[in-house]
Amino acid sequence: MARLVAVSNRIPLGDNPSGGLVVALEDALRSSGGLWVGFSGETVENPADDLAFHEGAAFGRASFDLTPQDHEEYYLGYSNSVLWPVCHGRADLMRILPEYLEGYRRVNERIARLLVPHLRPDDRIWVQDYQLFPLAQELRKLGVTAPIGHFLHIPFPGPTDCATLPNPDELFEWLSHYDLAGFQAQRDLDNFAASARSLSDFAQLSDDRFRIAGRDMRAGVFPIGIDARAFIAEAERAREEDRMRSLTGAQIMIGVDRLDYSKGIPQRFRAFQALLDGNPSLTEQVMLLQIAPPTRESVDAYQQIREETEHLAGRINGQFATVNWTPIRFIHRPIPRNELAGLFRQARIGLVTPLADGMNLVAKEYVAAQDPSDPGVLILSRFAGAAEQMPEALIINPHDPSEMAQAMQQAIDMPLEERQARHAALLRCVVERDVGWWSAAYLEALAQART
Ligand code: ADQ
Repeated sequence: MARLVAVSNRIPLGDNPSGGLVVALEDALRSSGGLWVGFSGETVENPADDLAFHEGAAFGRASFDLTPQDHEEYYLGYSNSVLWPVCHGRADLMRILPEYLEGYRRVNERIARLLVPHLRPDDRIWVQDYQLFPLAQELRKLGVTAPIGHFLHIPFPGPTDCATLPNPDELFEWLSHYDLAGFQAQRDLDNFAASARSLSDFAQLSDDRFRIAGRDMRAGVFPIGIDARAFIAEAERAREEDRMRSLTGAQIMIGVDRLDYSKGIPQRFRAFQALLDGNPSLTEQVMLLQIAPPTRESVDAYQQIREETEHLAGRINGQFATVNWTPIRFIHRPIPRNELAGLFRQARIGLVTPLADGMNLVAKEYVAAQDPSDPGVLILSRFAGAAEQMPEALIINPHDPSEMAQAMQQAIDMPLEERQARHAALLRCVVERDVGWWSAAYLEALAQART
């Protein structure tokens, strides 16, 4: 079988990596014995002119360092201050500086140069996410003819958002050099087709075949999953339940997110406030446990969201707390996965309320962690890619606090039978469309894209 070479912005080099993309790629690489290439996380003034190889995994791992300037312009700049906000419908938070785009192109070109000497003619190359859109074009310039696929983990912007980019046409030029563009949800594929339509040289040849700038490519929908069996086992092992119950005595609603403005954390807090406001009998009966470690803290918008959520949690706690009860517990640290699984299992309600999200793996983890005989209820934003696959959740509009508060109340009151029926349907999807299914389906489509 052809070797799989996966390229992502970051490569985890520690012992106990976690996170959706990481688990997903490890699974795919372990079964095909491939190579994973990514940024080491180290910034140095003079990075080496070759990849650094690392022992100790069931597959090859190779990393590169970035200069502080590259990190600023390519990663914090164009990737996370231009593409991330635009793809999440927040063009108002975009910060466009010419050097960001230059840095983004430069780093992608450098990664291609570092990669090429280590490629074999029969490799399949799988490029991950928005930080690396231009990589296929750069590899093709250097003569690489192997199949190259891209998978976008975040939403693809529709025409209005695309038009806010400093270089909308270039985005499609970059994508046109891939054999296959993979998206999380049908919505993203539809956005891709709708946004590309304004290009002068574009044709949709069939549902999944496109011609852009004279090049034929395919695009498809491959919703990412979790390692469901492992997560279920983790949740069954966890005995957090008793400890937390004795700690609180209240029913737990849980939210677990990176502290990001796309995740709808303030909206969730306001809905919880509306719930408590409208129902004084819930005093001391429910609590919202929000686990949200900060990320990308040197980007202004991330400092703002941190201040906004802390301020709001403080205000709500000040308004409703009693001597024995703090309604919102806000934890800013990452939590080990086994502990997380235990917390999900005993939380009566899972709150996944992003304003925009490629998929959202927390929704799937929450479902996997439940006890099927007495499961909790998932409240899920219609703007998470996961909503297309998980209609048995309570689907809400996160912009409407009273609708979300109603869903919270409905979840609190939901009879056991209804909880079991909804959970059984959700669990089936999470187990059948797990991470192994995702990578197998994608790689199969990549193999066929050339034929
Ligand atoms: P993210 O935006 O990072 O991923 P998500 O899909 O929710 O969002 O994945 C986060 C992962 O990190 C989950 O596995 C979660 O359990 C874990 N995590 C989050 N907070 C944690 C904490 N405090 N402690 C421990 N673990 C924590 C991007 C896209 C998503 C898409 C994924 C995968 O934005 O839409 O689902 O990639 O494609």
